[in-house]
Amino acid sequence: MKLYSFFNSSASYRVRIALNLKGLPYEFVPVNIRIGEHRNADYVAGVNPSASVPALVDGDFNLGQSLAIIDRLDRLHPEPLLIPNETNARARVLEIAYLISCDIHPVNNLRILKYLQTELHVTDEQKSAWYRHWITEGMTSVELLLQAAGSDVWCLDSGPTLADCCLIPQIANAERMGCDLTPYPRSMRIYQHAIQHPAFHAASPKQQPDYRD
Ligand SMILES: N[C@@H](CCC(=O)N[C@@H](CS)C(=O)NCC(=O)O)C(=O)O
Repeated sequence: MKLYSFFNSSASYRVRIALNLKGLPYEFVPVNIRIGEHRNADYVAGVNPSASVPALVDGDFNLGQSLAIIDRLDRLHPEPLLIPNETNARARVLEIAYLISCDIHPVNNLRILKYLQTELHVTDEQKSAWYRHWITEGMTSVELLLQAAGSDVWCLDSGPTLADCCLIPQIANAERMGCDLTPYPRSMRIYQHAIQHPAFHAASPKQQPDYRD
């Protein structure tokens, strides 16, 4: 398998965690989204029509969208299962994963932040305020969800799931952007626990071959 990835991309980070948890080896293909490599015609036509990272190529099957990739990995390599079968556990995992990947991540994505700067001419301070605002809104909801679910060191008591694959990269990103995360103690407990886990550690931005300061 080939994973098209960028070290700081939280959507790529989700898939790297899933591949590591399942113990699946892969070839790493760096795509530098800072210089727009994800928009190259060959990449969009041949690898990922979403013009984003990650993308996974497995034989002659290529797939974009991190949640679709993890769902496919789960079906082909169910150990450990990251999207539980039991109805309510599955629903809870998807609820947390969608909250992060559909509500928080898209509004703070690189192309949005770039548009704010290049087309709407916002200042760096306004851009940061935008980022922090959506983190506050989204993480407040995540924290409430985790409280209601009684989450301890993973989003679900049974162990790491798709919810953790989404939560840990989102928090890492928010930390990198200088957000105050002290209002979210339950989320941070999960984060501090997860980053000690070898699969999460190996998936982190600093451990990637394309990492740079
Ligand atoms: N919903 C997509 C999001 C993919 C995505 O937008 N990835 C970001 C990096 S985290 C990206 O490639 N951004 C490039 C851009 O915004 O131009 C997924 O889950 O894979």
